[in-house]
Amino acid sequence: MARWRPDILESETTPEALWLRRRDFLMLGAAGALSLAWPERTAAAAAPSGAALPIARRAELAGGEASTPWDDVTSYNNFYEFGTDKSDPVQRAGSLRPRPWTVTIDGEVKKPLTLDIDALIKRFPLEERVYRMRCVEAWSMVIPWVGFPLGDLLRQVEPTSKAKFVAFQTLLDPAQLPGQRRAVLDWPYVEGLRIDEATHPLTLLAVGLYGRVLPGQNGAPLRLVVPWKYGFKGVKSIVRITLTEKQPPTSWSRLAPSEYGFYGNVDPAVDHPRWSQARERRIGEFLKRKTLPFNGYGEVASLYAGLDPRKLY
Ligand SMILES: Nc1nc2c(c(=O)[nH]1)N[C@H]1C(S)=C(S)[C@@H](COP(=O)(O)O)O[C@H]1N2
Ligand SMILES: [Mo]
Repeated sequence: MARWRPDILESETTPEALWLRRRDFLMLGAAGALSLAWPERTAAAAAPSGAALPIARRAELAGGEASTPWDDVTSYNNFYEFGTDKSDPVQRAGSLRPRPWTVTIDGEVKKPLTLDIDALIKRFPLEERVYRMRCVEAWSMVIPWVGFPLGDLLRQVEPTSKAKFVAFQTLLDPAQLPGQRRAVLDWPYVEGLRIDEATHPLTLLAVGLYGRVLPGQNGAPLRLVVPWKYGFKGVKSIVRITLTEKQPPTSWSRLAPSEYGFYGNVDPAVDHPRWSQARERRIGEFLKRKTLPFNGYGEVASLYAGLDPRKLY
């Protein structure tokens, strides 16, 4: 047992679910763990659930890596509108009513739009995109999203020449999102992208994962997915998308501007003021792995030519 102690002490930086599994391992002993714990865990793994979505195209953009199991993707979440623990969203997301749901696209556009979520979804062929996702807290997952490029929607509303940024807003409704009764962040959660980032073909509006509609805890019925940025850019349960001339405020940079910037680009060379960003723990894995520049999506680098990488946190 003694030689495992350094691992036990690491529990502070280890996702709780993984740590519990590791503790199972320790309590059973190595032989017991091999013969009992793994088969048990496999048998208990839940199949994806929820309404199936029609998928027109599929793209595997995670370097052939296996997707993180449905169970982990849907039970280890950040969604502060349901509480600040990773296990809060799955337990509390039942209060969110993702249907009926209305989305507005307005601001610097020639054709503003207010549309029911299902009418919006029907406008676009849905794609499955398997992406690596990296949280600023140094854990990561591989997630098979279902959605459509945000750029396809923005083209339909015809941005004016003044449209330089895109602002996103989560639903504001403490009855559905009870965490909004506490002033953890300024509600509603807001996020933003430059227009060239927003129209980059990798940038998705997601409506599902694993072929099913998004569970509440993952941001039903509509959330942003930007795979080269830290997870906080992926604003959930969106009700409004506004094109603007000026850079919009973002929730995390408003709270702690020196820790969370507007860009949030994944960069292993630029540490967070309180921890290293050089490595990450892939949920379900034992050892940490190296974090890749732009989370491995280096094709976006040209968007930032000439900008100081230290300003891109
Ligand atoms: N509205 C809202 N969106 C949010 C958050 C949040 O607290 N509220 N958390 C962000 C963070 S920090 C991460 S890592 C991702 C997590 O998405 P997932 O739970 O689907 O993996 O959601 C992002 N979007
Ligand atoms: Mo995050």
